[in-house]
Amino acid sequence: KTPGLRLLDNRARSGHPLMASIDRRTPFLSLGDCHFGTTINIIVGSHVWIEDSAVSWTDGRVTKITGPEAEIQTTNGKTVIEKLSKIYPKDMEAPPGGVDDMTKLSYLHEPGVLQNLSARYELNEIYTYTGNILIAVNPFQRLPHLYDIHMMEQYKGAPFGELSPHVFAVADVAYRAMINEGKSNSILVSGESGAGKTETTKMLMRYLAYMGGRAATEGRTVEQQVLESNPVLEAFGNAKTVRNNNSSRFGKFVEIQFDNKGRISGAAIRTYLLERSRVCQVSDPERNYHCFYLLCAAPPEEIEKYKLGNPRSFHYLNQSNCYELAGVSDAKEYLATRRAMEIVGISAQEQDAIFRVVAAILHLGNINFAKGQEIDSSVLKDEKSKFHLKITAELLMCDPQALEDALCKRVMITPEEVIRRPLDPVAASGSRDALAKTVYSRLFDWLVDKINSSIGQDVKSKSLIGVLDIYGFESFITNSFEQFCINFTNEKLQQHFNQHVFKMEQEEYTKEEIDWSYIEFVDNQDVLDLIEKKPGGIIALLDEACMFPKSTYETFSQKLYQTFKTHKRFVKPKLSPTDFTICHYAGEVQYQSEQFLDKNKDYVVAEHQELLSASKCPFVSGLFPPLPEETSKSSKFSSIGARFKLQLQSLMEILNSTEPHYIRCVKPNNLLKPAIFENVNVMQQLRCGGVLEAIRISCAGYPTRRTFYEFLHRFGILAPEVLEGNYDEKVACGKILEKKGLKGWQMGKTKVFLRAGQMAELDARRAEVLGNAAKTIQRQIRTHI
Ligand code: AD9
Ligand code: MG
Repeated sequence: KTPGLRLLDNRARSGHPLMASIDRRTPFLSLGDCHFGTTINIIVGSHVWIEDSAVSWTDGRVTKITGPEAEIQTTNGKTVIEKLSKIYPKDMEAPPGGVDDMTKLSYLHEPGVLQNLSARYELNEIYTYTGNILIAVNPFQRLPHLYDIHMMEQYKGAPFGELSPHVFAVADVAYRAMINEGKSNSILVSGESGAGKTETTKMLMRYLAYMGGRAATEGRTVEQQVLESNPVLEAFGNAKTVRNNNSSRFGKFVEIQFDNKGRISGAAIRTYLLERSRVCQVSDPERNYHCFYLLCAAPPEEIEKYKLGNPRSFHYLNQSNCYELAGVSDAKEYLATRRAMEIVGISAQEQDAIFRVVAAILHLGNINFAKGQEIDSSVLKDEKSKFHLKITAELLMCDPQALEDALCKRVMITPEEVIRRPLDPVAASGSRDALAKTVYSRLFDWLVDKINSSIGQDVKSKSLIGVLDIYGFESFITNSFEQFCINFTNEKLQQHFNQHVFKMEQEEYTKEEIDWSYIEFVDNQDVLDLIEKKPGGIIALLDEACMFPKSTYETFSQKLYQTFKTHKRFVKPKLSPTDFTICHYAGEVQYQSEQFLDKNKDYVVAEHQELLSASKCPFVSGLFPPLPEETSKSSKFSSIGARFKLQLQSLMEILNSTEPHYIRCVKPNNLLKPAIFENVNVMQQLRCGGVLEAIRISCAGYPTRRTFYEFLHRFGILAPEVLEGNYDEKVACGKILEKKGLKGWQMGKTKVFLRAGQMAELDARRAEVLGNAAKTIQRQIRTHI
């Protein structure tokens, strides 16, 4: 058996709950012929890796071989019997500090990859390449020198792979490619919650702003505004969760536009699916959105103005016992947010209105209801509720009685008359929470729109660099509509990744008629069809259920069971009458359908709309522009799922028109502490992110290719004699490669195909010839200090 095939077997065997299902599906790859690694015969005395569920892999020495099994003495002191087919050779020559590109490992297998990352992490080398993919392991500690201006200077224009792996190198490649080829690029950052996506995205943006910035000018520059959009969006869209103290509760795609001189000329920020439920529901020990706490820590005159106080006194905050974040001063953050708001172009007046709305939401949450005299009606519970209602109305600049009515009553329009029907206390609280969520999400959308219009779009720009920071795959004990949408996103991105890494390679090889052992992979199109196919996919069925008044989550689930009875990616779990399971590329996820219908419905209660569009504060009424006549009467259902699907479609269209670069963030432990590297945990993330597949493809194939012309243009200098007189480009390329003693490359119809690392080798020779050797050495010395 080849190592490649063994790798697949391992995956199927893995003990991780998410992976238990992996063997149900057809493996992505079946590499018949592996180009990487050398199969070493295991003999007595061999150093090997064997599986160990606690730490993923343990190393040891073979002490005895009996038939198909071997006895191994592990370094952690155990004696284990293991099948030979499950034993992997350990590279004893591997440098102790690891290698900076996985494709340089002599034995490429799971334990080798894991060991490499772990060895590097120990030395604070948090970045490692896998061909062109950057793996970033969260250091959970500030590494200031890693990101200073001096570092940016070094990466500026340095050939990819010459310096230690870094986010700046990826940003630089994208920037250079854009300048040189005039093509748009995108950088896709993925990983689980707390893995470091947002921090990575910020570094990328900083580098791009540095490269595409103008020399010091007065006032705000576009790049400054682009950078300062981050703290503003984080204040309103991030919160502490159990997984991350600064967890982004929305997805983000930032499109940075450049003019023909490579300077930043505009930007567009798109956000996806802000988590609304958090505004009125927080579980311990998490927090609500940062902005609420920042405002409660504002200077006294502002506290006075907004009638605020201790965050513990607000229902929307005190459902959890967590108020402070270690190492973060909310008071300072408040001022910093105000400053950032100013830089992105939010006027002082607008800022006042924004925080007035934030304060109003807190007061709104403190309005409670009790049973009224009429049956099923409600009244304000006590004096405290009356007080908060009054303040809420003041802050929102609306009529207090109208606010009370909007919370406690519903207007029913029948063909004969218009009736005001009372709501019971539970329904009134529901109405209050719905109002809070609507106002907050409108406020967030307003901020995004404002930032966009203030930075400005460069419609003439032909080249852009897009940076995507979006939630990774999620599988919890309970999974609802949010996880469904998140995992749908990840399926989409995984397909993009597949298409890029796998299909593009294959197609290119076919087109160029080069000899290459074909890889096979099963696309995840079937999962995508299951979710988004129209008609008949889960989203379409959900929308149908939402439009049909008698539907419940039970009837919805039944419909799913019927429709997808034989779908191989869909399972009806045995023990639940309404759950459903989707076999995602990263594993099975069991979804609870209870809230799917409610969460998919996006409508603003007509009374709320009416109330706030009549606000005397233009900012507040502006958040609720009047609806066209038609829709206002029938409070028409609009589907969040369907809209999200469209958003994703348009995101994919943009991504497909760009040259992608991938960064996979890895969270080394769940304690969010430095220097702890949990093998099992990391391995699981490498699988989910497609890193292992990509490694194997990257090594098996020819990661670098250049047209004959490009190749000669660049490397002709290595053998000027072949370019004398009349020459055939293809033949000339071959001669250069032969002269330099490179092996394993292939000649296509129009391009030269190089094996991993060969481009770097040629570049190094070229640099020597160009007399750049001194500069290279200087650079190397600098990175090694
Ligand atoms: V979530 O899906 O939005 O919940 P992210 O975005 O993947 O998540 P984030 O970037 O917020 O994670 O990183 C989490 C924390 O890890 C940060 O708040 C930092 O404390 C820490 N971190 C991440 N990357 C770095 C880094 N390069 N250097 C130092 C880092 N600390
Ligand atoms: Mg984030």
